[in-house]
Amino acid sequence: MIRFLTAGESHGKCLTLIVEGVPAGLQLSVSDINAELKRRQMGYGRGGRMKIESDRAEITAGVRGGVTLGSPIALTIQNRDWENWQKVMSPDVVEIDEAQARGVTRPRPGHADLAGGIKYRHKDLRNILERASARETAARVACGAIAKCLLSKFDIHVASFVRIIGGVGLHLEQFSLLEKEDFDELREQLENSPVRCPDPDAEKQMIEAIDAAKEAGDTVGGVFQVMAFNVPPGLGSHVHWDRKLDARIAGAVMSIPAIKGVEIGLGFGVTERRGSQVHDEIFYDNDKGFYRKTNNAGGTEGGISNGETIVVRAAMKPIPTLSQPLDSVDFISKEPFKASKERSDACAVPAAGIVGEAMVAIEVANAMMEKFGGDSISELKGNFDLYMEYISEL
Ligand code: EPS
Repeated sequence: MIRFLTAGESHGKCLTLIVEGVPAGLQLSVSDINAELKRRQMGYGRGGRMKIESDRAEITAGVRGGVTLGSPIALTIQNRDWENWQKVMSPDVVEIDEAQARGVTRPRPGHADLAGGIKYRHKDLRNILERASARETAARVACGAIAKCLLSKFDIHVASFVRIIGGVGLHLEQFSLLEKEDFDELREQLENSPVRCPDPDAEKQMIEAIDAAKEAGDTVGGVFQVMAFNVPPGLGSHVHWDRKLDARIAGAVMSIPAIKGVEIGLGFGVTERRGSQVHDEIFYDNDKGFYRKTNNAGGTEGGISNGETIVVRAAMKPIPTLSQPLDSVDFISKEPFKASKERSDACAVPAAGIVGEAMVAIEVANAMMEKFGGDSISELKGNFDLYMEYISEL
């Protein structure tokens, strides 16, 4: 199994990632990781921080000459903003006056500030927000890049786009994008869209929604969709709750900061249709084998991948830091105040979609390792090829 840990505060020196369980013999270049880090930094509506940062990974362990060793992979991503925060965030000596000036005692509704402050017995809620910040997702995207690299050896590809921002955008029927070929045609357009949306009209509406929110000192959330193409049937399992692929993917995507809802396939839409309109009928063809004409299940049945594209949608809430803050209460004096203001983004849905890709890639890679095992890529590939041969003979 692939396990990963991240460490790092938003304004600390750097983010650190350790990934364990990546098989030996995988070609891994730091430029693949950096390309993904760059994608996460883009998107209309980001705040000042992204102008400061230019995220780059430095691999410090587990890779030799561009090839994984099978040992834990470690990497760091420097926070350029550290320069402006050293006096406050240093692990050694903190300048008390400066730390007080940048202290946070008026918890922002919707953030981890209040619940975290109570739980960890901190007086300065900066001690919570520094780690709760979505800055941490840069390390996850680096891990996702490694997972994507592994998956590409099996022609499995993970991609995403934005469906809704601020309540406007695509209808559910538009761009269901179930085939990789359909997606490939839109890839360039998507990568160039400031909101990562394939429809120019929807894109325009989304940008207007972000501008309007920003002007009002407010923020907007939205919905992104992640797809995993060419996932073989048989990943995950029906036999136990924590082996179900859909549950694992949903948990992983729900763990992304600000995500409040996750759907697989038709998702909540299944409640509006009868069974005959929900379940994907089964067909057989000598060339294709078993196949479906619809994919309302989103690529999993009974917690097992069924060979169709895995389709996941996630709802992101508007970022809780508002420049016209909501009512709050001072954590120390208990006096009513407006919540603290911090530099923030008016919208980070396009970036969250990239993090969504990373989390889905990690879970699918994990399920691949679980099913096919092996300490090296050649062993993993050998097991995979045997299984695919068995499937082709069904
Ligand atoms: C982020 C870095 C943060 C925020 C954002 C995401 O940097 P800073 O707090 O210095 O502006 O821009 O995080 C949030 C808005 C949040 O609420 O977590 C990043 O690297 O993505």
